[in-house]
Amino acid sequence: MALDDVKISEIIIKSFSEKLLGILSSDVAIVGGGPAGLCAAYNLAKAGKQVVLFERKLSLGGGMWGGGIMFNQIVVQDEAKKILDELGIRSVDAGEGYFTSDSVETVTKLSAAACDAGATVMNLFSVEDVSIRDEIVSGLVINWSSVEIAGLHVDPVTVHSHFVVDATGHAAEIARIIERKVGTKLLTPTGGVIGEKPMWAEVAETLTIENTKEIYPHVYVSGMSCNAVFGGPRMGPIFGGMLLSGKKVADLLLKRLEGS
Ligand code: 48H
Repeated sequence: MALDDVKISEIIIKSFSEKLLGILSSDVAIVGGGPAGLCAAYNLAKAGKQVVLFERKLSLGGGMWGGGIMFNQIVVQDEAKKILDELGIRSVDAGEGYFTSDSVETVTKLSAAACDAGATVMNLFSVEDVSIRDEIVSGLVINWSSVEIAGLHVDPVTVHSHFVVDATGHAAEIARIIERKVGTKLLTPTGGVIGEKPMWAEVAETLTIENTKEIYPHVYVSGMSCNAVFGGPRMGPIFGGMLLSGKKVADLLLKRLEGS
């Protein structure tokens, strides 16, 4: 077969344009492709929902690749082991309810599961704003991460989504954008982003799950951003809470979508 360089360009441009048109409207738009966002995407897509996940970086996985201090192993507690099992991620029993798995295997299998289930992943996109109609978030404003990194003055585009998940990790970027733009109207005790507290794995893991909830009409938090938004502690390299939070936000949204 003779290869035509321009034909290759044409195929990429046409197929990517179709993909981009396909995500102009979705059931759920997830911001952030770390463990929480990926687990949410997998569970929502598996249930047949139209899911798009925006990730600023080239690769999915967020903070999970590096395990703890770049030792590429993660720890999960027994409550989350079933999520590893469901995805065929091998884990080793470390005793007393702790399990450990290879972080590279965990990221790649979780990412593959989200894609196989039908989630559309838009990497290299940063979410820089939200659109709000009648005090409900109705979509996201996206731009190429390269534009953001280069500091170029290039206007973004808007996509519609019924629900948004802030899975942006420690930065809680979507919650902070809403706070900045509409004031202290978040569904938190202060109305704003309270800020993450010092390390305490036991409390942090419980609060991550508890605080996986709606923070503004049609916007939910999942993963580390729950702790930043509600003032929970950090937990270090234990990832069960991130996975369980991703699953919980998917379950909450499935109920909302069925009711709407
Ligand atoms: C597009 C964005 C934007 C944006 C951010 O940090 P993450 O891995 O987040 P979680 O919550 O899934 O997992 C947290 C975990 O990795 C962690 O940090 C832990 C457990 N820390 C404990 C401790 O004590 O430190 O992933 C978030 C992703 C990243 O890939 C970002 O690039 C991406 O979100 N992101 N993508 N538009 N505006 N903001």
